[in-house]
Amino acid sequence: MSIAEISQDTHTTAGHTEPASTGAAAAGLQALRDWVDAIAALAQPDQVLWCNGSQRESDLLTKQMVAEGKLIKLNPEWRPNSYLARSAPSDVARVEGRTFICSEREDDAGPTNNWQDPASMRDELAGVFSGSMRGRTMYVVPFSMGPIGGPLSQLGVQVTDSAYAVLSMGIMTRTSDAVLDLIADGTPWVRAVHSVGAPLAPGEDDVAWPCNETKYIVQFPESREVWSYGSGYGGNALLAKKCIALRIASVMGRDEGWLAEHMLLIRVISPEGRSYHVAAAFPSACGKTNLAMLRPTIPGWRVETLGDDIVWLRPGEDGRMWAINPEAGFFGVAPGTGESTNVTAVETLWGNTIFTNVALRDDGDVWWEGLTDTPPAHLTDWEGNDWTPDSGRPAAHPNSRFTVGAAQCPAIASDWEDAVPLDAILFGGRRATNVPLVVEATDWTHGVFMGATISSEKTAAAEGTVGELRRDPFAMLPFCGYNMADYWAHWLRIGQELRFDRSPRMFQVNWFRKDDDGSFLWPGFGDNSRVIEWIIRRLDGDVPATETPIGRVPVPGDLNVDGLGLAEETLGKLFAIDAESWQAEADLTEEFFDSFGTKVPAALRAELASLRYRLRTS
Ligand code: GTP
Ligand code: SPV
Ligand code: MN
Repeated sequence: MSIAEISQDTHTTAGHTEPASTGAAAAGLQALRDWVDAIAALAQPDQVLWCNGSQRESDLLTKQMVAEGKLIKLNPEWRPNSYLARSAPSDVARVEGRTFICSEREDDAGPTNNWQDPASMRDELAGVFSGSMRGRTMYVVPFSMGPIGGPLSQLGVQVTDSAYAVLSMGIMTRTSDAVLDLIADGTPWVRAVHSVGAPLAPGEDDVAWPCNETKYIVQFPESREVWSYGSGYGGNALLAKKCIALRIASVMGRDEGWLAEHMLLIRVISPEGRSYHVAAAFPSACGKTNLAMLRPTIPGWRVETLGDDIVWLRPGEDGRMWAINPEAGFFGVAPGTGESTNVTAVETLWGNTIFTNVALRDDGDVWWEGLTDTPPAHLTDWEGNDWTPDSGRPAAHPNSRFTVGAAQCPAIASDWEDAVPLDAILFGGRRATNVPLVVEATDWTHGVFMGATISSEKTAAAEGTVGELRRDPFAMLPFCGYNMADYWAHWLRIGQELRFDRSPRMFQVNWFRKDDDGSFLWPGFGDNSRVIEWIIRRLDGDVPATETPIGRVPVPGDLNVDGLGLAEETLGKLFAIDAESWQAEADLTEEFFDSFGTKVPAALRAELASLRYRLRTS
């Protein structure tokens, strides 16, 4: 039964009504139905509803959620068709400590992932999911990552007892009945099971954000399956995103010769009218959405948005690397998004947006730190409490987010659903010290070494201590679905499939280097276009570079800093390379590599040895 049918018959009780199937197409659908029935038998929802992602469906769901107190309708005068959700204070970000890669062999998960024997995990999950949807509706959400039927696309079905997850998946993926037709025809699909883990006893009142203190985010890579329990938030609950499009897809990519990456994707158009495609891997809350919507501050340059969080890369027969954004929306960090930093995002959020854990203005609009320079005199904070500027705490949660369709972005490329050939790959992170503004890799292997050794200060996007430095190779530490060292080897292999003169060039960037007083040395945001300009000049062979032990940096004077008023000394600090600190980094890299034992590709060990040699002799 569909949600539309249910709304016409308000007396409908439970029912496992399934989509109609026709003739020969029945086999693929039967497997889906059997799976849905099996999950329903385990989790025991009151009813099962099949979703199709239509506007009508989302209207009905939002209406129902507003009535239940799960969404606040924003003032349509300011923010039409937009809603605010407030999560439980214990359920505000991804839970990496409760995220598991349950591969058959422990070695295939590797030392950076939590592993548990799949059979024992399945037993445990059967226990927690048993009756976990009692008193609730189980929604069946068929979706495609990438355009439906597209050559690089993948299908999935998420069952969930969270209407919030259904609405969000409707924005972030292509949710559609057409997916069922492809499944009927035998197209493979990923199974994803989600429960907030808060069954309702008969007559029991629901809460605004049901969840469970116990959480499981479990990937079974071999069977291409995800089971998520206890959380309704972000990547824990919108299973198409990190669980499928990164963790499961990375394993598919390993097996099939492609890459699933935590990257943004943009088209940069030079003043001469030439287009370049750039992808960048930055860890969570380190600037992907912002760079994806970059408004260059230098004359003549333009940027079109293609994606802000996930990119799938595949070597083409032409020897180039082809890239798609498999998502259909943005689940972006709200704090720090404002007129002066990311006006494109602010414009994207004009309506049709779900906000989660931001503050509510007295006039029924939203606010968060950084949206405007001066906060409103009074707000309701993300927990529903009164707030004034001297409350001494943020009004919006640091990991508060907006969920909005990509098509609504004013900078979106008209062909954003198509694959594009990649010209450059950037690796970055938050590094207060040591890492220069931009460094070019000398070749593919050196670039893979750069990506593999990136470290970054932790942010509020996951549980843990903000600011703590950790290795985050390729920004994939929380998202690689298999052994990280095998993943590096896979990157090296992929490089060999590209034509030498057509493979993307690689760079490391750092917008976050700080001065002794703790202030950022680089203005960042729109001015990051200056770094992009240098990168493109390098691609075109227009400018030489200065060799350093860690890679190539701009020749003094080549980075366009016109009008920035940047002191010569500041520029010096942005590019300072301290050999001693880099030797210390190299020691830490060796320790890091050693934690993977013999799996680390010899080519990366060799890169480390050459780095040390260059540092010694520089
Ligand atoms: P996920 O969605 O978690 O994967 O994060 P993301 O990488 O898309 O992060 P996002 O672009 O949303 O940025 C997170 C925070 O970094 C925001 O508070 C931004 O204001 C800040 N930020 C982004 N770019 C820059 C920059 O160039 N300089 C500085 N100083 N801060 C930046
Ligand atoms: C991230 O943490 O990298 C995100 C947000 O993009 S979430 O989808 O919650 O993982
Ligand atoms: Mn992300």
